[in-house]
Amino acid sequence: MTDVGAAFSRRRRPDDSADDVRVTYESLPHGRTLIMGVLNVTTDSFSDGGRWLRAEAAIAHGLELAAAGADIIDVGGESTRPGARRIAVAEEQSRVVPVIQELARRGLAVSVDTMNASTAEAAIGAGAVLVNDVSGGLSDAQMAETIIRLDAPFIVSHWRGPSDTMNSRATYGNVVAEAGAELEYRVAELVVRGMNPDRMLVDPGLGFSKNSAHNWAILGHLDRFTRIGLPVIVGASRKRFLGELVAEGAPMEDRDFVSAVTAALAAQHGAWAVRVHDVETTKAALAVAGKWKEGAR
Ligand code: PMM
Repeated sequence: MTDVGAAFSRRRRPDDSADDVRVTYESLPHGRTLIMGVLNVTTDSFSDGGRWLRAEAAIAHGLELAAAGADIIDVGGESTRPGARRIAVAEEQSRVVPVIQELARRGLAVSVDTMNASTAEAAIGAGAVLVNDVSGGLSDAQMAETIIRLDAPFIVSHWRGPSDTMNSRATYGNVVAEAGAELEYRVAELVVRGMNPDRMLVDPGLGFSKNSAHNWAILGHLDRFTRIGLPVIVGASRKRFLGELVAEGAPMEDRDFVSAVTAALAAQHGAWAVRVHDVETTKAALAVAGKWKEGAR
């Protein structure tokens, strides 16, 4: 059996067939920071664009992420990098649904990274356990209603506008206070509309209408976001502000070490999960954070 195959059999009872495995948001591990592995099924995502476009290759990469220790596989079909153009919803769904279906069938916890309500619904139907909307439901007017109707777990990110204009919206007097208040307000708005707070998570949206200084201020004050009282996701991996800490023009993979250190520090400051590309290095970094916490008891 391959390493990947062995990793999956460990997740099942011996007499289970793959189709009997049911993971849910609530069945995810507790007591440690989780790893959300990034699986971009896109042609132009800034860090790994194009490599996993074919479903088969994407599924294989998802299995590798899980074998390396990812607790959740975050499948996205549309790039959100600065300046990215939107793609048709049908195209997005043709990229992500077969991949989600297969990974979920194999017993993996899958989230869908989408700003489209119909893609979120198709993904939940295909077995995804979590909807990750970088716009916090602001991009598609149908998203909130869809999530409420499906009672789907939902990541609400801080967002000020679409990728083609987000850099011009990166203006703050105090980014921590303003992004924190805007995110808290968005959560309250969704709860008032009927969203289940037990199935909501928040994300400060690093890089979304935020420059490097904004991102560092948010990381340095992560308690403003944990204070909202919902699980916090931190997505720093390979982002430009971390690229500034490695050699100019270095390949994306050279950002993985600083990404892992950032993940460990985010864990230390209460992150529920970190969204990363390099799961193996992150897992080692989180093990240090875990041992440190144990030592502090
Ligand atoms: N960043 C990206 C995409 N999806 N989702 C969440 N919850 N948080 C993030 O910070 C986030 C995200 C952009 O990065 P990518 O192109 O490497 O996926």
